[in-house]
Amino acid sequence: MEQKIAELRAAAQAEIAGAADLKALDGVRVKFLGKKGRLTELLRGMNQVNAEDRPKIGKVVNEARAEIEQLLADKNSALKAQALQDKLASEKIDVTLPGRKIHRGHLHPLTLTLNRIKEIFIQMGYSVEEGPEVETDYFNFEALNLPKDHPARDAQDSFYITEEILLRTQTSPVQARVMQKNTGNAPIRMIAPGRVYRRDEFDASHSPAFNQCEGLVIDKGITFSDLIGTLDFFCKQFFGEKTNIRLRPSFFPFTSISAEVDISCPICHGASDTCKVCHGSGWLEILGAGEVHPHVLEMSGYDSSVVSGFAFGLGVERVCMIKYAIDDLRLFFENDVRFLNQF
Ligand code: 2U9
Repeated sequence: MEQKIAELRAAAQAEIAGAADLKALDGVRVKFLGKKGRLTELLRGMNQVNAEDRPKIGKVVNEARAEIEQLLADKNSALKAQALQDKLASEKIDVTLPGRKIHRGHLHPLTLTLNRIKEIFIQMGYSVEEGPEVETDYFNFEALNLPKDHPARDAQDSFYITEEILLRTQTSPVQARVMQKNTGNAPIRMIAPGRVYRRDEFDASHSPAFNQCEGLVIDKGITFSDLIGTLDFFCKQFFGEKTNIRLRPSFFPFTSISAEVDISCPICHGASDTCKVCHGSGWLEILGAGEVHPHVLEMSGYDSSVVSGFAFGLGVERVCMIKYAIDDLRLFFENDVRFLNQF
């Protein structure tokens, strides 16, 4: 009997030592100490032991049980500690590594351009006004003195929704709406930035949708020199102090003395025959402008014998392209980050 117990102790010691994980260890526990385990089996054989030997054998069995239980408990702690070490090692992070930079986006070049235009006029006391992109024929053409046979009214050139409703072809209807809302020849100093629509090709210099910024000033005693001074100031602020302007006579139905306005080339300042922006001419057309036509004043409730005004319009894409020497309009709409990241 004592021999058997010694063998069992040795076997248990070996198996406990060899258990690779907690599950295997529990298997060893059941095998030796379980209800049908080997130690329990041995105890059942006690009744075959002589009565005088029983206390001695019983003591040996109890010692064996105590030893196996202790070994199991120790091994259990060791395996748990090892599992924790493994988990910590696998989840280890290097807190000294540099952080991953979060890439921040930024404003689109056209938004930056429009913001700058607004800033310049706001500092001159202008308000920024908005209006609908879907307009009536009345506000888009009629109130602006565009006759029924004007080419811009042709369905070939504008996007009509019905005979009377279309996508605005310029932001001028915003000015007409402000004028009609006002009473008593109230002075106006406003810009109207926004998207306009024309049936056009989509290529390097044309788009069926683009952005405009128009301006309107009405008050007593407004003259053509106020217009020139305003546009000269704007161009110097926007393109740089060295910029000069030049006016050429022109015609618009909504202005009575009209001009096209050029700026001296802000890229080569007229010094390069091969300039990619002005192509050697030294001048770039950027604005249309003029004195508001008396008929336009009267139609929207202003008395042309009391007040006068000036108006102007520019293309936002166009001034942006000139300022940054961009040679293709489509770049604004393709949203290629290699282009956009340069602003
Ligand atoms: C009212 C009265 C007059 C706005 C004006 C222009 C001249 C002009 C073009 C520039 C390039 C449009 O974007 S573009 O194609 N604009 O030449 N616009 S005067 O005149 C107005 C507007 C509203 C009530």
